[in-house]
Amino acid sequence: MHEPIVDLRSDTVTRPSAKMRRAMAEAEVGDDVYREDPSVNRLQERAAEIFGRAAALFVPSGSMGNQIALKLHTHHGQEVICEERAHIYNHEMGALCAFSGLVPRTIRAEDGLLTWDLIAPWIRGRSDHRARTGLIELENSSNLAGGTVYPPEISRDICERAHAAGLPVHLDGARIFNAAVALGRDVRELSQPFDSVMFCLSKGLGAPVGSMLVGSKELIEEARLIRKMLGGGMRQAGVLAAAGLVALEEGPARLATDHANAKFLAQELAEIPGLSLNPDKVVTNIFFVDVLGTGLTSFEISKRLAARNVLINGVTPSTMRIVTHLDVDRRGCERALQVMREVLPARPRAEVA
Ligand code: TLP
Repeated sequence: MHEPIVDLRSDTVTRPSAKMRRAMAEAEVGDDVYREDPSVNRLQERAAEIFGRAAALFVPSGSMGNQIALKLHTHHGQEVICEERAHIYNHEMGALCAFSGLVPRTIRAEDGLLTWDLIAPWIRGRSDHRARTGLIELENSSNLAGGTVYPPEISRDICERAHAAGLPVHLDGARIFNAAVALGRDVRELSQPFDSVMFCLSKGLGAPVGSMLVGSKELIEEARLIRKMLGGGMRQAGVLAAAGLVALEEGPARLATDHANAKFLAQELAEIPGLSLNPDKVVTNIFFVDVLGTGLTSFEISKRLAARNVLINGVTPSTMRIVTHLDVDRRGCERALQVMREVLPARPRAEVA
């Protein structure tokens, strides 16, 4: 008999709960392009309220939310400053160039966390020779840096100094609720200094689809137009917003469990010969494991695990990303560990040498 799948590829794989499905089935709907979908309107009002902003917009994906924000804050030919591992740069299909005509100015920062000192030398004002900086973008938590979290005083400092220099700052807060739980702070407080914030309902919070863009009334009015331009006018989207509302109200409270599971997995994996990681750095639900010492590529390990119904993605040939979420409990973590021990060579390369 096959064991159930333990899927640690991403928190995007979560499936809607029974309560969400009920809410979806019973959702009041209307045409949201006419602003007549009561469920979408409720979700937008609630998101704005939680983030302490004037308005919010329901968008089909985090990528679309980010790209709308980049478009709104910039002009073609400008630079956007972001960390080298930023999602907007690495995983949004080059949309920042294709759609907004932006040049990414990437900066490498320890743990993916920028500081004003790292950013300041790259800010370009009006010049006869160089593209001007149009926007600074931060990601919290930082996905590709392993779920790391900005100390609130650092992100606030960046925003304040950027504003003093006349620059807007966008927050890719796909997992801002994870950051808030890790820090024991409020999402409102963490996101308050930013000009716009995107967060995802469809990751750790558990909704099947959807993200939100929050900001001022003027910004969100403009965002509606860009969303429509991108084909993101969703009509009777209340069936999705209803699930989003359940995610928003009930999702954050259980993220601490995902963080504890990630920590547990990291501590146990660090004990397996051939695997290398620092469990002390695991503060949210994402971390990376270096598999070089096993003598196998991450892709080979991925294949071996998948044959045993454990799904973990290789990201580079020597690293794998592990993401915990509501569809993987502690027993699932224990089974993933057991299978990992079984598929790796008994004497890894480092020891054989
Ligand atoms: N991230 C996905 C992949 O695209 C890598 C994942 O599995 O983690 N910002 C951040 C920080 C993200 O991690 C993601 C998704 C997005 C934006 C985009 O969200 P979607 O997938 O809804 O477009």
